[in-house]
Amino acid sequence: GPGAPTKKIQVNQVGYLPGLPKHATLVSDSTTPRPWTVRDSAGATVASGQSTPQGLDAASGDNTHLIDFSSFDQAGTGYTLAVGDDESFPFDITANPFAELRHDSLEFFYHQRSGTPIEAKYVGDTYARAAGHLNVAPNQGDDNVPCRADLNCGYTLDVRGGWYDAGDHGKYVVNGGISAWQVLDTYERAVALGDADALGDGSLKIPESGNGVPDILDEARWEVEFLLRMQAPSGMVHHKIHDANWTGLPTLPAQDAQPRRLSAVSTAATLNTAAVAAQSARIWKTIDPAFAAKALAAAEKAYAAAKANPNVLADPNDGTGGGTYSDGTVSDEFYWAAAELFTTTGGAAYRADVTGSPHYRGQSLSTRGFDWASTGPLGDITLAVVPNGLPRADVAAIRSAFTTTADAHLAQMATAGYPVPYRNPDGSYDWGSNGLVANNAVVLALANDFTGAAKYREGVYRTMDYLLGRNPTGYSYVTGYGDQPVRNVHHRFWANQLEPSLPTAPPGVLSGGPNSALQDPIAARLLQGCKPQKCFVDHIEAYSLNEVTVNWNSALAWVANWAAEKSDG
Ligand code: 9MR
Repeated sequence: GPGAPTKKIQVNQVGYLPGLPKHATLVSDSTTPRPWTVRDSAGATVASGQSTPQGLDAASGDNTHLIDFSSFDQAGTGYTLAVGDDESFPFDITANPFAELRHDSLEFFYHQRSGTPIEAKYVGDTYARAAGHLNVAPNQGDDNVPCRADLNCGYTLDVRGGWYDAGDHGKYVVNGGISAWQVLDTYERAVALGDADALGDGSLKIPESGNGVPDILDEARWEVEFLLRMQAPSGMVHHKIHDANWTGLPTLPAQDAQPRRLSAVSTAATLNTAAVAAQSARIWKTIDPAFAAKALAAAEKAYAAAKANPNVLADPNDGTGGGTYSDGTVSDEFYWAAAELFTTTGGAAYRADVTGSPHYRGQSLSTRGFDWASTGPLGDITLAVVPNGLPRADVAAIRSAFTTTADAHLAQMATAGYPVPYRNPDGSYDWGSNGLVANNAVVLALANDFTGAAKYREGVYRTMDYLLGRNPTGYSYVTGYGDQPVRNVHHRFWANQLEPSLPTAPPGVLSGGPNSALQDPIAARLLQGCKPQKCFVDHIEAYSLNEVTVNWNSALAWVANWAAEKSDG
C-alpha cells in the first residue's frame, strides 16, 4: 500500500559516526536472533553478528529486531546491512555526517524569503525566482496593507519581507517568531556553551555574506524586521498576513493574485514578538546598537501592551486562505517574553514575572515537546543557557528539568523498535511530529551540554537516525539526504510532482512527518487504520503529513549544527 516501506532493514541512510553506537531495525516475525552482515561497497562482508528480537512495536505495528553493529568502526562509504536476502539502503561511517546539513538546513530560510528576488548567484538557476508580495501585478503586495475590512483599524502597515511560513505564502507571527528565535538560539547557544566558529560570516550562501556579521544572524534578522513591522501603533502585534483565499499548487510567490489580509492583533503574537525582539536586542547590542535599541523599545512596548490586553486570542475559525495558529493559552508566551526581557535587561519587574510564573523552572517541558503553541520551554532554554541574574540554584533547577525530560526520552527509546524522543500520552503522532522530534533532540542536546553525559549525545544521533531513515516508512525525512529521501513535499514552488518544469525541494528541508490524525484528503483516503509512525505518504497534496515549515527547519538546523559541532569531524 501507499507508504509501504521498500526495505525490511531500516538504517540512517546518511551516516553513522565512528566510536558511537550504530543501530538499525530489522522487521521480522522471528522470535529468535537472526544473523546479519555489514557489506562494504564492493559487496565483501566486513562485520557480522546476531540481531536481538524485540517483539511487537506499538508505534509502528512492526515486529522488530535490533541490529547493533556498534563494534564496526571502519570509516567508509556505501556500506549496507544484510539479513538473508534482504539488504538495507547504503550508509556511510564518517566523522562528520552533518557538515553540509548544518548549512543546507539554514539556507532553507533564504529560499523562503518574501519581498525579495531569490537570486541564482546564491541558489543556482533551478531555485532562483522573482520577488513575491511587493505589489507587482498580479501580486497585491504586503507593502501597504489595511486591516481586514471588518476590523476598522484606521491604519495601513508595510509588512513586506519576512519568511513564507511553509508551502503556503502566509506569514504568521507566532510561528515565524519561534523560528527566528530558534535560529538565533542556535547562535546564542554556540556562543555560550559551544563553538560558534562555523556560524560566522561567509558560512551561508546569502546576500549579506561578507558584511562582517555572522550569516546566521543576517538570515534571522530578515524575519525579525518583519515581526517589528507587524506591530501596531498601540504596541500590540498583528497575528498574521496571508491570502484571502487559498491558492492552488503550484503558485510561485510572484504569481499570487489573491488580495492579502492583515488579521487582528493578538496577545500571543504580541508576546512572541516581545520575546524575539528582546533576544535580538542583546544579540545585536554591539553588532548594531541602533537596531538593538529599536528592537528593545519594540519589545518593551509590546510586553506592556500585552499586559494591558492579556486575553486577545486569535480567532480559531479564521482559517480561510491561511492557517489559524490560534492558541487559547498565553501564560507560556507571557513567561517566555518575560524571560527574554529579563535576560536582556535584568529588570526587576520582568524578573518577578519570570519567577512568579507557573511555567518557571521547566514546568512546561513534556515528552510531547514544544512548538508554536507551547513556548514555555523557549524561556527555559534562554534562562538555562544565556548568562542572567537568577540565583545559581534556580538555573540549576531549570537545567535539571531538561535532564529529567531527556531521561524520560531515553527510557522510552530504549525499548522502541524505531527509537525517537517523542511521546504523547495516547501514543498519537501530531501534525509536524518530525518538528516535535527535532525539538526533543534539542532537549537531549542541552542535557548533554549541561551534564556532559554521553548517553544524551548518543540520543541526539539516534534521533537523527530516525529522521534520516531508521523509521518504519524507510524515508529520509530530510530532502536530498539519503537514498530514499522525501521528494514531494507540499510547496507551491517546489512542485515538481505536479509541474515537471518546477524543481523538487533543495537539500536540507524537513518534512512534517507522520500524523495519525489524517488531516488532509490524501491522508484520509490512503492511510485509514495506520499505526502512528506509519501515517505518512510522500505526496505533494498531503499537507498534513509532508509540508515543510520554518519552525520545523529551525529545529532541524539547531540539531544539525549541534550534531556537526559535537561530531569532532
Ligand atoms: O504546524 C501547524 C500544526 O501544528 C497545526 O496542527 C496545523 C493545523 O492548524 O497547522 C500547522 O501549520 C500550518 C499552517 O496553519 C499554515 N502553513 C503551513 C503550516 C504547516 O502545515
